[in-house]
Amino acid sequence: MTQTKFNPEDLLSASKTLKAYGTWKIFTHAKADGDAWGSSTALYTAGKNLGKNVCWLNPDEKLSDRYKYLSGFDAHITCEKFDFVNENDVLYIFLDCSNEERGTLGFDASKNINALNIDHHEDNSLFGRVNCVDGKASSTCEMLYRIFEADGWEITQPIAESLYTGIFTDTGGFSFSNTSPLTHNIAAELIKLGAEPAHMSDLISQNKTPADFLLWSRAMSRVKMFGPENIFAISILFASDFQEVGADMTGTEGLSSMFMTIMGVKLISTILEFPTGNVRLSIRSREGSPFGAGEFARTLGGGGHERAAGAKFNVPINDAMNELEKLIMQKYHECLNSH
Ligand SMILES: [Mn+2]
Repeated sequence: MTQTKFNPEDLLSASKTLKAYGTWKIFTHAKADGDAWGSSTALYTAGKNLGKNVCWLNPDEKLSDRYKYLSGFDAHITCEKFDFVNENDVLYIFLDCSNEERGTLGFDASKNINALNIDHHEDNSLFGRVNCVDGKASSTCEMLYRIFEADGWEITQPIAESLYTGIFTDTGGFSFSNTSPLTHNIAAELIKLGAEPAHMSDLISQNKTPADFLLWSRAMSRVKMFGPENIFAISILFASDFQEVGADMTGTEGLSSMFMTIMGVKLISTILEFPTGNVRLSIRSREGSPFGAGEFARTLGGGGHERAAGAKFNVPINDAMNELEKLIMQKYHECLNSH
């Protein structure tokens, strides 16, 4: 894991880098969340306002309608693989990507491609030519705000709404431990700039379709709790669930965080067999867990934040619940023995 060393001067150098190029190609990770959409649309809109030639891309085919209120949302381009080569006046910008393989493929970090990497994942591999990564920041949107603010960019109301969206979603509505005094100060500034909290909260949170709820009810009916005082919980969704209720992959957003509201549960992992056949683990943990979500994800080759992480899970789906329970208990016993 690369240790993120953030230097406040990185904010200004990110701003100068952005301003120096006429064409921006903005990339964000697959299965984009509120922070990915928020940061991409904020930077897209800021670029348009500066007269830049700008586009934003990621591999997602179907965008979740829940973020369609964001300015620049319709400009999204689906792109699975891109031919990253250095071109005159072209800057590639990666937002909310802990490494170059989280989104559109084709980026070779050894080729010294002209890329600016803006992120807040503490395991970011610093793959850009210019990196602006603070593992202590709540969100990539928080990073973007600090970049804009450091160099006097104009933050219009649509930009403020995009930034507020990413900060709100990545902090679970200012409830996760990544919420700092600075996060609240920035939110206050964004409110002054026109991101009205009650309106934003409705736009962001009142977004579950009836199909999403049917999907969640299936996951809830399969929750299994175990470990000392039932501090661990797991559940599963099968590809057939998505098809039968008519939900898509975006329907799982918020599901694992909801499971964290079960009294006494310190770590939850949901097995998601997507209609594409990919099986992923979504992992959440809270204070008091013997090991963090990120630590557990990394033992499985995945990554993420200490409290919210994910990993691929390549086991036969019918045995996945048993396997996951075993892995969690194994990790728990390792932790016990090392103390
Ligand atoms: Mn993020």
